[in-house]
Parts: sequence; C-alpha cells; structure tokens
Amino acid sequence: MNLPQVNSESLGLKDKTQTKKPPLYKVVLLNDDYTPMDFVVLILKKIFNFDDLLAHNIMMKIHNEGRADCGIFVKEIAETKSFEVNNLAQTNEHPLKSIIEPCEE
Ligand code: TYC
Repeated sequence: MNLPQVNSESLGLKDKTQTKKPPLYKVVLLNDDYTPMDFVVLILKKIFNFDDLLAHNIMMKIHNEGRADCGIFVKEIAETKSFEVNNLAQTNEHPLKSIIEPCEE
C-alpha cells in the first residue's frame, strides 16, 4: 500500500533555528528626587498591572535602590510600556524615566 509521505517539511513545520524564542527585554524604572511616590504607584498599577501592595513595594525598592525591574517582555511590548511610562511622566511634568535592557539569555 502506498501511504503519503508525512514529515515536518510537508507539514510546514519549522526547523529548530526558526523556532528560536525571541529576545526578551526588561523595563526598568529609575529613581529621581521629584516624582511623587503616589504617581509612581499609579504608573506601576496602570502600565504593569501590579496590585496596590506590589506597586507600593516596587516603588519603595526604586526609591531605596535607585531602580527596579518592572517586567520582562518581547522588544516591541517593552518599548511600548517604556514609552507609555515616559510619556505619562512628561505629560504630568514629572522627571520619572524608564529604560529597557536586554535580558541575559
Ligand atoms: N524618590 C521619589 C521621592 O522621594 C519617589 C520615586 C520613586 C521617584 C520611584 C521615582 O521611579 C521612582 N518623591
């Protein structure tokens, strides 16, 4: 009996090199001396979906240590979140800044 040949190529499946995971990026919030703590908490809730307690704790970590990672995303999402933070800060005349950094492997 002649059975049709089925393999990963005929099924259109990609080889290992094509299925490699996309690089990931951290969004990092930076401390400054002027942005009100409540505004940072609001940003952490609105942009990163943290609840009240976690947002407060992360804000305090930034305040005490100078910075904190707020999430890990594919590049386009990390860029969008960072842009939204910086844009909201600027619109409200606060010096708050976020940056993105590539994750190590
Ligand atoms: N250091 C600020 C203050 O004392 C609060 C602050 C926290 C600012 C986190 C920025 O990313 C930040 N008002």
